[in-house]
Amino acid sequence: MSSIKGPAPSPTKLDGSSLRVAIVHSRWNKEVIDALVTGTIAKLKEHGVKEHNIIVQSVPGSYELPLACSKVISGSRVQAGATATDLLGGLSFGTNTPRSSTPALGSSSSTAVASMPSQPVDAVIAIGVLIKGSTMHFEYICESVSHGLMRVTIDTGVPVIFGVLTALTDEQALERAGIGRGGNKGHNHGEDWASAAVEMASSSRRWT
Ligand code: DLZ
Repeated sequence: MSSIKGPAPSPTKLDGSSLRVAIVHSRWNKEVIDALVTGTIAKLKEHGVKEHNIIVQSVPGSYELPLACSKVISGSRVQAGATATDLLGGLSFGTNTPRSSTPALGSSSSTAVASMPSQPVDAVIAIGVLIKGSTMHFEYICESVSHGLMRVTIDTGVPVIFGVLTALTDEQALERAGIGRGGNKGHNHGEDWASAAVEMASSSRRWT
């Protein structure tokens, strides 16, 4: 039986050709993160977002996502041409390196993914993968991150898309990244997050 779940299409045609979108992703659970980031970027491009207007940053884990999103937004508003380290107040993301020349996603190097926006970003997509373990860690991080990201989006007025998987099992996470192994590959939720970012960024421009 087919499922009734999932987003209905946007009522308006999504056009990202004039938008600048930042992706901030964690590096925990790399295989799933890589698939989600790849799916997100592919869909952003499908919606017309230009490659040079897609900024990618990484943080160690999901708990770090709210601060990094906040810094990316405030940094992009005040500054053109500063180094990422300047803008992030000591959080080491590397410098203004073009994304195409950076090492593979998910590298633990502090210069792994580096481009900082030099113009305001229209939306940020926060991507993390939390998988439940045997302690309460999962619950605390899920709650802090979801509240933290909501706070950033409300405080800044910039759409912050909640691209954080909160999975009870490895398989749930893999299926939501479109790389499931048990005969069901699932669906890459990064594609939905990209569409949500383009829709919210376009809508926000109309609403203000
Ligand atoms: C510590 C931790 C654990 C146990 N699990 C995850 C996880 O499943 N996904 C994730 O993104 N991060 C995890 N972390 C790391 C925390 O998010 C954070 O990076 C550290 O607690 C340091 O603040």
